[in-house]
Amino acid sequence: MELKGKHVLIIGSGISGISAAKLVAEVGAYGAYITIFDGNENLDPGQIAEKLPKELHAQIYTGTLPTEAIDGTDLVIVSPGVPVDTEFMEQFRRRGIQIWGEVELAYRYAQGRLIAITGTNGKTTTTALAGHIMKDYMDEVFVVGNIGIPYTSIACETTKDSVTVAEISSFQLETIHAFRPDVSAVLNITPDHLNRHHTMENYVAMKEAIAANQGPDSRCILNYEDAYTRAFGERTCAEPFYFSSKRVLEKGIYLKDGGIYLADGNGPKPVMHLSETQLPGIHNAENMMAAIGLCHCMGVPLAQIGKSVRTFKAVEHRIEFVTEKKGVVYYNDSKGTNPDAAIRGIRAMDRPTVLIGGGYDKDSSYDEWVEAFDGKVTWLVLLGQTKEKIAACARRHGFTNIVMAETLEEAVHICAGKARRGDAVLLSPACASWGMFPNYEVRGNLFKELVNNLED
Ligand code: UMA
Repeated sequence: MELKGKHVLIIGSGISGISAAKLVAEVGAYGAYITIFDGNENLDPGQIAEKLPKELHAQIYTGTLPTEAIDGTDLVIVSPGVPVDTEFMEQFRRRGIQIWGEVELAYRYAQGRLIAITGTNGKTTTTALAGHIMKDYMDEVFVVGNIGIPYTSIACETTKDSVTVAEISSFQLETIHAFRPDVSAVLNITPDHLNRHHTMENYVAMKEAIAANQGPDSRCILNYEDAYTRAFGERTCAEPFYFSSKRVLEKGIYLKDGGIYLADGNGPKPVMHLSETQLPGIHNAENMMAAIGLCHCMGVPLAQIGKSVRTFKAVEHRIEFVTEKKGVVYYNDSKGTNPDAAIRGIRAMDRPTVLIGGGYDKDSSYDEWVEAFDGKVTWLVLLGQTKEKIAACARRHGFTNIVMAETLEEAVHICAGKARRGDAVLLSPACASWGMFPNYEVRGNLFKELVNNLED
């Protein structure tokens, strides 16, 4: 679509909205009429304007959007956090106005090849690792998306020779149309974001949308041990290429006796041994296999892939070792924003653990998470909107060592008091940070700061 002269309405003024506005201005040769709307009435349009180049001349509204700003709109760009099944969004559909997600906008104006990764858990690690492997292999590599860097922010820098590695969330997949990765991955699917997608069916459909425009000439990397992704492999239009942490695959990538092997036509080839890597846990073995599969499909030689995986270090906020204080080790898993991710956090602990949980309510069920405490969690310190709900769930499961905290600072001090020498303290909340923090990074950084300030 030629954006010059078009009226483009951008919804959301977070990092995606601001970046989308800049891209629209650039590809529209500063001839597009840009309106930015943010539903948060407490935001000051003047402060939003300060984040934009002056020559953009955007019209900015917060709180409510006047009808006259809707009339004449040619295209709506939505930020990932904006649900699209609302009456507010319906008014655009009724008027026949196209709605693109920020990712779709970036895709339309980006060049080069694209690797796209989704899944409930492991996306960030897999994206960062695939990006690391690709960067070791070639020059022009961009790592973007839900990982925290809007895809639109680099779309104009991409060239026909570049590779973009994108972490894509189910929110972002709701509003794609032409988006077509050269190779994609769906790592796993477990219940998450059900307050946004309403049903598991909708959520699964969103995840599967990543491969919707792929054909049999391109691959989708899938987890053979996940019932949803294995079933998806049987009906996807892309060519499925599986990985498995539990069995030898005739074709695909698998784990056997701690070694990762890749079989793609002419017998299995060893890639590396887990003991050579710096990422603990089976979930990370799965992330590594997915990244290896993606980069193999991009033509990176296996020996080169193995070399890069060996030098990769864990992602910040994902079961990240912080420090040791008075014989207690502290781990930051602020990225454990849903029960399944948080279960992985607990599983990665090899000692009695004082756990900090709770946060924004995404309508999750906490039963499986509490079951995963499995005698390892000694105390549960709860925060945020979900604390009563989680406490009730824990008590139903017979877990009563619960302490409530008002702030993360209070929670850290409670943990320091409860943990004994040789224990771990783990921030792995099973909930999003929203309500108390703008995002999980801010929550994780504050946790690290508080922990580092504890007495030695
Ligand atoms: N807003 C509205 N109307 C709404 C909802 C939000 O106007 O109905 C406004 C808010 O007032 C706010 C702005 O939209 O000012 C925020 O937009 P956003 O929520 O889309 O957030 P961004 O800052 O643009 O960040 C988004 C992703 N956020 C979400 O999906 C919620 C970031 O993922 C992503 O890193 C970034 O784009 C770059 O691509 C974060 C996330 O939590 C990390 N993702 C979820 C997850 O990983 O579980 C999906």
